Amino acid sequence: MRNFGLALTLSLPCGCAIQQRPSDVVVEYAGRRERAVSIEDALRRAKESGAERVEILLAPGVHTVRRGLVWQGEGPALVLRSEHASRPATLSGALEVATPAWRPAREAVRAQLPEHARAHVRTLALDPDELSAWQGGLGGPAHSGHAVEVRAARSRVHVGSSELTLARWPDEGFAPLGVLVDGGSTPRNAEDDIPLAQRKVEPPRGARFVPEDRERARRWALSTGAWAHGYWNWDWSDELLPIESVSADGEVKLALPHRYGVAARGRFAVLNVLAELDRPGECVIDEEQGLIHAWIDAAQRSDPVAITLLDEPLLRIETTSEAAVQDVSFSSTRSAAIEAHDAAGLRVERCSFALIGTRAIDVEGGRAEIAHCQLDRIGGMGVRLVGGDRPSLAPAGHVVRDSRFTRCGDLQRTYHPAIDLDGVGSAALNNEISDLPHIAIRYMGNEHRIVGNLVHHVVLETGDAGAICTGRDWTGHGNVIEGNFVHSIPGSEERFQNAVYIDDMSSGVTVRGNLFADCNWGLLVGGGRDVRVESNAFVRCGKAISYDARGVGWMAPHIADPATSTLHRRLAAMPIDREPWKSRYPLLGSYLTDRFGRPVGGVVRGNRLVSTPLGRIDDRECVAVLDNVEVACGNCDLGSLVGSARAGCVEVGGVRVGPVGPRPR
Ligand SMILES: [Ca+2]
Repeated sequence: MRNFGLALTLSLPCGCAIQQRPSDVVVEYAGRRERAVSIEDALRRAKESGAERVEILLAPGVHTVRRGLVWQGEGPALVLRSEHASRPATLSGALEVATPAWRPAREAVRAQLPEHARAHVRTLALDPDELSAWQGGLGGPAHSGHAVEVRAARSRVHVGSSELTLARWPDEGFAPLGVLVDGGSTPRNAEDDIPLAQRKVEPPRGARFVPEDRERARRWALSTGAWAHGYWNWDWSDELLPIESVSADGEVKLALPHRYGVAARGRFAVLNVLAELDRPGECVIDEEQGLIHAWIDAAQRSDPVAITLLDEPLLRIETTSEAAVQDVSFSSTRSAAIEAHDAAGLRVERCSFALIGTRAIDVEGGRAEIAHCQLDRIGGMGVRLVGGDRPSLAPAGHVVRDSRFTRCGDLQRTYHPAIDLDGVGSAALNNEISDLPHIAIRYMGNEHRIVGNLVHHVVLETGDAGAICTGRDWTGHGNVIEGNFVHSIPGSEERFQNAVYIDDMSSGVTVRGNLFADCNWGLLVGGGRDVRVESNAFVRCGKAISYDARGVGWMAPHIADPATSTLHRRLAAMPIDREPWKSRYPLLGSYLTDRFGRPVGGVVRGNRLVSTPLGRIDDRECVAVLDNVEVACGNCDLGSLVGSARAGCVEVGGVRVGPVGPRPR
């Protein structure tokens, strides 16, 4: 018999308890109250009720989701919520093993382990009968990273309240590549936006390199299922790649090419290698055999184990009717938490998301409002909101607000931001975002509002990147970045980390009334047109702004040929000479004829500089630089600024900056 008393006292980092109890689900509609045997049963009853509105109430505790829940097609307005807001129900995609049968590792495994680890490593075999009830299963590392989306990430394993990490070297951070023998092929060079003279199509070929510690690398040779995660070339592009082989003299060969080709400046770590399972809490997942090898203490061997298995979204919503999810905790799954397609009226309120494999909330089309949610340990993006119609500029009206994001992109490290806006007319309002390897908020499209957010300690692992960013689109007009407070963005002149990055000639954005403190650089504007930087305050930044003219510099070859240039293609794809574009964005009509390539229409005006140099503005004929003044500030230490910003009242040098009004608790 399971010891529920013990289990209930153990908490995962997400705050949910390890327990297994019968799901308790109630369906309410039209004055009726029915008990369902499962959430699937409740959704079926809701569909068949004929009612206009149905509520599904979830009892406190863990509701294990072995196959993704789906709410689809015409039906009543649905509310899915915890019965008691103060004791939320958890939807979990993890198998919970109350009494795990850890066994000593078999000899073939022990032989590959470091000698000092052999006495500590145990093996857990998953029961095939149990696994057959699941959509998904035990997942080892998967090819993923920047520009490589996956439907499901690897399994995460908890023993009691401790999460195991994949056996890794180095234990923290990354190691230099060593000697690069062959960078492999470069798939990016074959793509059709590469100028013809530089385009190169070649068969896929993984890179080869010899790490500095050749002796160490030789020990990886025996391991099967070894992977390597790295920033293989650029500081902003990570990729998790399988290792094909390690030769007797320590040369590592990757099984797949890196998108940008591997360069000698790359950095990497090996993962899931028995020879590197050398400290407590590390594990190796053997996906093929359904085994987990882990260094666990004797005292942990009787702890319950939780393993994420589900490889499809916990909840998929495709309906034109209203749907609301309230006070529910989504936890522990290999895929997304909520995926919504064309959901006409979706509200996600006061929910929490933790230990999600890919995206926490993924919305395409329809209209969604995400409010007062908590997101932590998200493998991919936190919230992705896509919608609206660009040719007609019809807005999506999606909003994410008053929510707290930490540790998003924890498995896919680059271009998996906390918030991603695409299309027309969505908003990110009053959120707090921190502890991310790369971007906090990214937007593409038009008429988005990024307002009142508090963003700090992001861009921690990458360079050539910004906390709030967009890139490579002349047509991105009508966007506003206003009243945000971005602080504590570390970096260097060589790696140019920024609070706001308007990359590769993106144009038509207004950056107004923001507060930037202790950032490497405030803004990097990469040669775009009609970029307005007005009435912001910069406190102790390396520089306020770097506004370059790359369109007549290194990027000139990339905009020379309309047939291959991404910027030209995106411009040609929009009806800029028809309404509503013609009236709304009249300046776009002159982009190809008036001072082509130069940052025409830039404005840097009325900014306040506290212990911050203004920086670099390359083309002062095209960029108006006016009334930017150095000011003294008596209470601009970080603690005071954070306190004032949380109360919604920061003024620097007579200019009101940062979030307005008190922040939500
Ligand atoms: Ca290790």
